[in-house]
Amino acid sequence: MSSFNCNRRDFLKRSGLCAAAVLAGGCVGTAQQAPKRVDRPNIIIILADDLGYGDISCYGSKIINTPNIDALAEGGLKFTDFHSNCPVCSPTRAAFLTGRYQQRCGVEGVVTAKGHRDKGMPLKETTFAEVLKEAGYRTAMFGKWHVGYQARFNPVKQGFDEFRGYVSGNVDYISHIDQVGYKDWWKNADEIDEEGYTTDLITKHGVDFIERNKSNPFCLYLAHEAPHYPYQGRDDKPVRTPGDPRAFGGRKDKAVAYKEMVEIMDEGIGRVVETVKRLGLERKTFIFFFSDNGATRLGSNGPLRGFKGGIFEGGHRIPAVAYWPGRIKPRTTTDQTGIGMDLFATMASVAGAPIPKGLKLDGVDLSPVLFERGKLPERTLFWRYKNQKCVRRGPWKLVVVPSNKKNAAAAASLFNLDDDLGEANDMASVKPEIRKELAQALAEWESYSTAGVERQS
Ligand SMILES: [Ca+2]
Repeated sequence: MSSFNCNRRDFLKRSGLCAAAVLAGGCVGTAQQAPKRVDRPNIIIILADDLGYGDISCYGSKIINTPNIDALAEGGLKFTDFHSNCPVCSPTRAAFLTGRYQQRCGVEGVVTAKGHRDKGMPLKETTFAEVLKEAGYRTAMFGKWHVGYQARFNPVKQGFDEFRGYVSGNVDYISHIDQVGYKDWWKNADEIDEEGYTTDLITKHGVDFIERNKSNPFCLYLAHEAPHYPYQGRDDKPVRTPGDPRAFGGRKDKAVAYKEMVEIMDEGIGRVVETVKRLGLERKTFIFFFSDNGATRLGSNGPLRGFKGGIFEGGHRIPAVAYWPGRIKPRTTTDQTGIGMDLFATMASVAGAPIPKGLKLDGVDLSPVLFERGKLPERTLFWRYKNQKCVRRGPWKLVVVPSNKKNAAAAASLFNLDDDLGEANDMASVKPEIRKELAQALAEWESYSTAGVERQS
C-alpha cells in the first residue's frame, strides 16, 4: 500500500489535464512510481534577497562573515556559475516555483506594492510544492512570497500547507509595514500581528516546522528578506508606520546594517542546520541555498559587472550551495551552469515525486552535478528583463541592451565568460558566427516564451 495521495481537489484546481486524469480513474503519478516513504529525503531551500556573488565569506567577502553558510559549502558543493532567472525578485521566484521560464506564467516584472495589488501568479500554474505535496510531503514557506498580494494568490493556494511571512517585496523588519504603508504579515491567508525581527521570525518558524515534521518527509522553503532594504538590524526601531512607509527607510550607516542583516540571516541558517542535526535528520535532508538576484551597489557582486536589475552577470550570477552529507561530496566546487528554475526538477527527482504528465519544465534535474560530480547536457539559457536580454551557451553570452535611453535600437555584445568574467571585451565583431547563432536562438525563444502561447498549441 503506497502512501502516495492523489488529492482530488488540488488536481482539479490545477488544470483540465489533471482533472481528466482524475476522471479517468488515476493520478498523474501512479502508486508504482511513488518511492517508499523512507526513501524520501527532507528538502530545505533557503533563498536570500538581493545577496550578491561577493557578499558572503565563502564567495570571497572580506567584510561580511557567514560561518554557517560557509559550513554548508565546506560540507557540500559550491556553484561558481549559478544564476537566478531574473535580475529582480518576483520573476525569479515565479520561475523557481514553477520550474519554467517566468515569461510562461506572465510574471515577467516585479509585482509592485503600489500598482499590482490585484495581480498574481495564476493558480493554474503547478508549483514544486504541489508536486511534493502530492508525493506525501508536508510543505511550508516562511518569508517573502512576492508573486501575488491578494489572499487568493497566497502560498496556501499554491501547494504550501503553511505560510508565515509577507507577500510584498519588502517590509519594515520590525513593524512589518510594506513600502506603500500597508501591514504585511500573514499566517496562511490571514493577516496577523506578530512581534519580531523578520529574519528571526523566518528562522523561528522554520525551526518549529522542522521539529513538528521530524517523522515525515517535509519541504521547507525559507525565503529570507535579508539583505533587501529597509536597512535595519535586529535592535533598530521601526521606520515605517501604517500609511507612512518611508520606502527606503532604515539606518544611515547602511553598509554596517547590510553586514549585520546578512550575518543575522547566516546565524538563522546555522540554527536551522543545527536543528536538522539535533533531530538526526542530517543524512536525509537536502539543503540548497541561493539568492534571488545580484546585489545592489550597497553589496558586492565580486568580480562581476553590473548590479541587481541589470542583465550583466552581476544582476543574476549568484551564490549557490548544496549540502547533503552522505550524498553530496564535501569541499567540492562545480562550474556547471545552474539556474533557479532547475530546482523544481531537482527536488522532484530527489523526492521521487512524479512530474505531472503534460507539464513541460524548462529547468533540468541537477542530480548529475550534485551527486555524481558530473556534467549537464549542453543547453542554451535565456534572460529577459524589461528591454534587456541575454542568452548563454557554454562560455558564450550575448547581451542585448538599448544603446542609449533615447534610442531603443538594441546593441548586442558578445562575451566569453571563461576568459572574461567581468564582461569587458566585446567579441561580437571577432566571432560574428557565434553572435548570429545566439541572436537566432534568442529570437526563437522570445517567439515561444510568452505566457499563453504554449498552451494554445
Ligand atoms: Ca531580490
